[in-house]
Amino acid sequence: MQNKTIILCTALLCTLLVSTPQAALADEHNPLRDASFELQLPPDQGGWILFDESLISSDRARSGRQSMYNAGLSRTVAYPPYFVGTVSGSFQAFPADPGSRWRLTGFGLTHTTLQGTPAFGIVQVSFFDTAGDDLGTVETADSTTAKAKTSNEVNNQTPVDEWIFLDTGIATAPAGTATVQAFTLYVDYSGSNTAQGVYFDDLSLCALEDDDDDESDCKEFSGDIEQAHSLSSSFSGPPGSENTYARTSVESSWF
Ligand SMILES: [Ca+2]
Repeated sequence: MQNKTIILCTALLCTLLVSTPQAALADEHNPLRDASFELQLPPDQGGWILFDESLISSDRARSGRQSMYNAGLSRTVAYPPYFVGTVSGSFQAFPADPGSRWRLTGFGLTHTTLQGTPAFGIVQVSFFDTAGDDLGTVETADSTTAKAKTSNEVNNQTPVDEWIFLDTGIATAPAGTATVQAFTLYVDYSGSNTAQGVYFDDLSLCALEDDDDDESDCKEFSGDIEQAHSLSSSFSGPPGSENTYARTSVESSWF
């Protein structure tokens, strides 16, 4: 009986030791709400804003039971440019100052070999002004292909059913910045006539100190979480508007 009690106490202690630091880390360092997609919070409670073919799925999960699935079908058509593309995804927005530096990481997975190019999943960070215009990032200011700071891709080279670490690196807010926006995205302009997509889980958005580099830990989020959540929910206006809004950071990058 005594042995059983000791084992039980040890197990409880282990649970406390393992779970407490993680819970604290999620709250203090990562402003993203429901970063593992387990809560399914609506946008007006700070949850993810979804656009196009996106849903919280229980088909795959890196942690917990659910993940974000962004999908689409790019068709070939008889008129130029001979294909119809798709961009699906999810995002959250937070207050950010000009010059502030951010980094978005997470994990992506494809359950089938993605067909054609371009057909890929990424996470990305971009900055917007008070009018909702996409300012891009300081790092990508001279780029002709990407306005946002994008991560490595889950694409047709990625092994199937394997969670791949995705990392935008550091993105700096340009002059005029009012918000930082963190996205999961699936982009498909392949014309492959295949319904396909990418799962995302365990995202983390870090605000960095001035002298931090890529190897640094996240600092505590200093913004106003309540304001951030009301910012996110303010984009849930007319049906489809968040779609158009979110795409502004994508279309200039890829099309
Ligand atoms: Ca999860």
